[in-house]
Amino acid sequence: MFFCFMNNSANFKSGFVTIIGKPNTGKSTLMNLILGEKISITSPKPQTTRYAIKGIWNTSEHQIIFVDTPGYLKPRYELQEKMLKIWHNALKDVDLIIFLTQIDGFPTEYDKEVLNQLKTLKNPQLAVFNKLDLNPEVDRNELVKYLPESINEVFFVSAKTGENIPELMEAIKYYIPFHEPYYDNDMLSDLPMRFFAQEIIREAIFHFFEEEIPYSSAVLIERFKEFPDKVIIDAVIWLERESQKPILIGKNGSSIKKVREYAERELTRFMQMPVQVHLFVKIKHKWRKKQSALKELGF
Ligand SMILES: Nc1nc2c(ncn2[C@@H]2O[C@H](COP(=O)(O)OP(=O)(O)OP(=O)(O)O)[C@@H](O)[C@H]2O)c(=O)[nH]1
Ligand SMILES: [Mg+2]
Repeated sequence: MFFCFMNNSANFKSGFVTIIGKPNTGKSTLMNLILGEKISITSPKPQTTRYAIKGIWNTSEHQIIFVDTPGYLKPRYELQEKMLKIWHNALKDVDLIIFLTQIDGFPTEYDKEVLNQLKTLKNPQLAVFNKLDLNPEVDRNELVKYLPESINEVFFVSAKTGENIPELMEAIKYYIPFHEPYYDNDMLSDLPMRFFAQEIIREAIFHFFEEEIPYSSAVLIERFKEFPDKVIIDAVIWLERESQKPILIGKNGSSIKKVREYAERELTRFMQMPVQVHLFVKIKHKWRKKQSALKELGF
């Protein structure tokens, strides 16, 4: 009987780690830092991430699949309801949950609500206080007392400087079970290149525009054509209102040009090949509230 465990995979660890927490605490930044590649877009604005995004960390002894999630929200409109569903699905059957919060302002009502939900779950859980670089002298004992007993270990880190990330990684490896790898060991994500193209364009919009434009924008890749020496991408940016169009395009197209150049630069780096991006702007009235539009966008 025991022979079946005596193969090469006997010492191999593999499993799923879901990162949850309030918008803007640094979940995507942390995952990207661990993976050493920008898999999940980030921005200084809350609610940047809209999908559960997997990033795969491979070594000769581990394959750890990180799942970055949208900040958990109370559904105010249809899109947020979809985000909530993604969050709940992401917690099912995971090997480890990372509750990520930032030191500043902890515990918010939001943190308390998430911690209350974590109490009811059996999965191993780590609490990670991020942005230590902004509060290096914080009284850690004061913060830790708000954590429920379901939390196995606590870390204070900076996803910006990398402080205490090696210690966090050791704990993550510890809680991952012995298991064969779930994916090929050269995979960094299970998402296709066109998804990254869409996300990088969204990141550019978060980067260059204020207020409602980033939240009213959705990006759809209409053509993704790979040639031996380049890639050509046609993408449509959906906006919710006609009045948003001139803002996104800018005077003589100057604003949308910045978005295009940002996307081309990032994608060229990521794909290690010249990438040309063509952007088109369309209006889809109130797409965030429409089931059919959300479906088309893959929610
Ligand atoms: N100073 C500092 N800033 C950080 C740190 N980690 C993340 N940030 C910044 O915090 C902002 C939010 O980071 P994200 O990674 O996009 O946050 P998120 O939790 O994924 O946010 P949502 O996707 O909206 O839920 C960005 O401007 C990051 O650069 C950190 O350790 N220190
Ligand atoms: Mg994010």
